[in-house]
Amino acid sequence: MIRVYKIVALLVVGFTFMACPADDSPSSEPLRDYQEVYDEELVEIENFLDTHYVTVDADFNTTFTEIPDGGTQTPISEMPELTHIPVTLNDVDYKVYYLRLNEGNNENPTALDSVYSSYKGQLLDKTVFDHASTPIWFKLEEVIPAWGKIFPLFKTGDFVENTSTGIVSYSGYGAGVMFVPSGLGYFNIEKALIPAYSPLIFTFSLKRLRYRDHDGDKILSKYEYGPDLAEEAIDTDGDDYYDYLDVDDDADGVLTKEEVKFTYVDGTVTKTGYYPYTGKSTDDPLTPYDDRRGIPRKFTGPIVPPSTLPSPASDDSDFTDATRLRRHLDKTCKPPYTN
Ligand SMILES: [Ca+2]
Ligand SMILES: [Ca+2]
Ligand SMILES: [Ca+2]
Ligand SMILES: [Ca+2]
Repeated sequence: MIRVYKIVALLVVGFTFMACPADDSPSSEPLRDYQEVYDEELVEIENFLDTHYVTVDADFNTTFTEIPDGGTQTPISEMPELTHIPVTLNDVDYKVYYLRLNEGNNENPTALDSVYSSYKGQLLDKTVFDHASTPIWFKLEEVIPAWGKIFPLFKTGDFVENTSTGIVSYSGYGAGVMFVPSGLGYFNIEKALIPAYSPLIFTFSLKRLRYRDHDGDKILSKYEYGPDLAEEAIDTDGDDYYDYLDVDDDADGVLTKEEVKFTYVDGTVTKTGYYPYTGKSTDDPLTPYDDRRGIPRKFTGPIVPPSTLPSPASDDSDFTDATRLRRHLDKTCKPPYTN
């Protein structure tokens, strides 16, 4: 079942990347060998990096220019901001070059999350095939594979909204340029201004992100997939539904969202909350619950109401030990819980 899901997701990748004119139905060229195409494109990409320089403005907009004969501009290939990562797909070991113009100050997305990005897409001949100067939301799973590999290497920044004009200004956000072989782009798919087998250049910024919870079980997918978004996701109960798509992760008949729930009294009203995956190191006195409590493991100690926990909490290890078996993943641990 999950394998099918993954295959469908990959097929969708080529068709959903960007809004296209209604009459732009993608067509395709015959499939070529991935390695053979990559070998050719790596030469083209590295040649571009050797023969062009880039100017970057204060908003990280880029202009690529070919170095004229006798020109003394620094080629992109010699810029300290240029680096690359290995990406393996379809049995090809790709080297994906990217420029780290600004890493960003706050949070990294994972390849499962949504990003709010402004971007410009170009071919190696510098034709601009798409440009969004105002940011747009994307689910990284639904765009070309390279985005899901490169965006997690950047972070969001800060933003302030002017309450009278509604204009949002951003600062300290991640920004870069990725040089994408077609095997991590559209490969043999032809789109409006993108011929089949085109390496792509994306200049991008990461303005905001939204961590996703695919199965709605109140645990973010980034915690359910696996430590490093490894190739194979975690399937705790072995039922072929990966944890990030499984609403009862330990198959104990109790929904995960019921297992990570707690109640607290706010004034005279009893309310429901959900433990964060990992608790904070200190309690925020403004919240009516104990922020130090992440999802508990099977509780074996004396019942201590959250409000009476000393600081540090005497049973802290039950909530903050990073390696604890959280109770939604422990088949032997079922409600009723003591909170
Ligand atoms: Ca989830
Ligand atoms: Ca499962
Ligand atoms: Ca789950
Ligand atoms: Ca369960």
